[in-house]
Amino acid sequence: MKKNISIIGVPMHLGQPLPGTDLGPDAIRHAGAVQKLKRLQHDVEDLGNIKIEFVSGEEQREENLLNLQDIIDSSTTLAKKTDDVLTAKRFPLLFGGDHSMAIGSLAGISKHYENLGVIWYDAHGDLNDSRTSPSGNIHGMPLAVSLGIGHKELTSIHGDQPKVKPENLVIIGARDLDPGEKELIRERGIRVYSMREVDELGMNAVIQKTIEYLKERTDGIHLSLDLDGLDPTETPGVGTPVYGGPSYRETRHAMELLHDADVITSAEFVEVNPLLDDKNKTGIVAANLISALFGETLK
Ligand code: B3U
Ligand code: MN
Ligand code: MN
Repeated sequence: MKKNISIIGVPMHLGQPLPGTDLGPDAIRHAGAVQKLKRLQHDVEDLGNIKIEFVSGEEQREENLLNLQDIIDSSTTLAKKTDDVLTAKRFPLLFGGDHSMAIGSLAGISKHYENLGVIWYDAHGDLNDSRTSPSGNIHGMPLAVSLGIGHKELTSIHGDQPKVKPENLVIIGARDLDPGEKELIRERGIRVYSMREVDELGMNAVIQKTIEYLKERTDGIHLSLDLDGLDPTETPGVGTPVYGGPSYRETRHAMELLHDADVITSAEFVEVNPLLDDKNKTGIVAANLISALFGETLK
């Protein structure tokens, strides 16, 4: 299926303290992502990078929330942008940027669905709030915020309602969950395929089960793929690497299955940090995963 794709670069860096994720969107472009999509005959427009305002120019920490005000502002901008892309009946494809950007992307995207499904491919749960977070970094909180948990000014971006229902969410690849996140997962009955389940079932079955589960209860599915979801031997350019993750091969296969099922209605590839990378390996993996998601075949 040919898609009308609108690419939005999100040079978000406010959600964690390390410099470099602001360069992530361009690293994915340099790896040829846009050309690959055009070669697959999709209608592709690149809207460039949104502006991330870092007003104070230095880290602000209040109530264990790093850069709260600037994140509220940039999330509001991004929510409008993703909302506009869907209103124009186009597919929002976001290049990041640290994962706090998902607060804005999900807020904008969820406006268009009654029951937005989310696949969160990540070593982490990103389900913390200021009380449970060990770091105060908001890139560890976007999923909680989207469920309506956390600082009111974050949960009310682009509308007061929760953006995602816990039963419409599937987390894949988790292997570094904080105690408060584990509790929330249990309390809300969130479906998680941790690395244990990936090892036991295999990636093919995990993705087939995910598709089956989300297809019957949602009217659209957003893929949020954190490059630290993969094993850091293959994606070293990430701020919080965790060993024991799925390989590029397994992740590429996941993208192929999602493409074949034609279920993904928006996507983001996040946490690419070229300053921590080795010859843009992580940007290249991102670009290859994106082309597999949009139908590139190996033969
Ligand atoms: N769970 C930890 C670490 C973390 C979350 N997301 C990333 N790292 N990328 C936290 O700080 O919330
Ligand atoms: Mn993440
Ligand atoms: Mn992560």
